[in-house]
Amino acid sequence: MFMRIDHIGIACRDLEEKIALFSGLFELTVVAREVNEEQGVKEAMLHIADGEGGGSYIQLLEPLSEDSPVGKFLAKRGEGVHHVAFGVPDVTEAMEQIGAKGVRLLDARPRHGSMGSSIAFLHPKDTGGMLTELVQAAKA
Ligand code: V0V
Ligand code: CO
Repeated sequence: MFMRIDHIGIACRDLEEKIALFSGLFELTVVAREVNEEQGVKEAMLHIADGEGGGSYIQLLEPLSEDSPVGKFLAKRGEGVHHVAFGVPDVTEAMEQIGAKGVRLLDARPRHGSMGSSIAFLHPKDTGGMLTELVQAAKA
């Protein structure tokens, strides 16, 4: 079902500061930036490698408000790993397959994600405490 790790999402208070940190430490380059109002984030994708069906990235996330998912996470847990996103060939199919196993889907339908992808989230309480995102990359 999973083709690769698409990205690891990192919650930060200051996006520009963390871009400077990650690009300095690990020599990663920002390949996309976006404000996603629906998800309540300002985000940047730092490219790591290319894989089957898409690349893999670090996604840095700054909340647009305190009551957004990342805003609440920062208040509760502080900066750090927020979610792990897996690349899937077909996000709707993956949602059906995983949903049929009793995992709560946080999205009734796929949403718009970074770089034209289609995404959906799974409840962290049903996946061992790890907020999991499914990503179908945009067609190349
Ligand atoms: C909350 N919890 C987490 C968590 N956030 N556990 C692991 N990882 C996280 N990131 C835990 C929390 O500690 C609670 O456990 C429990 O889940 C319920 O949390 P809550 O604080 O009561 O509820 P909320 O209102 O904070 O909701 C949590 C969920 C929410 C996960 C339901 O954040 C959500 O719907 N997330 C999906 C959307 C999202 O995260 N978007 C931002 C990334 P205890 O303390 O009761 O034990 S956008 C993105 O990645 C994009 C655009 C992209 O990739 O392209
Ligand atoms: Co993400």
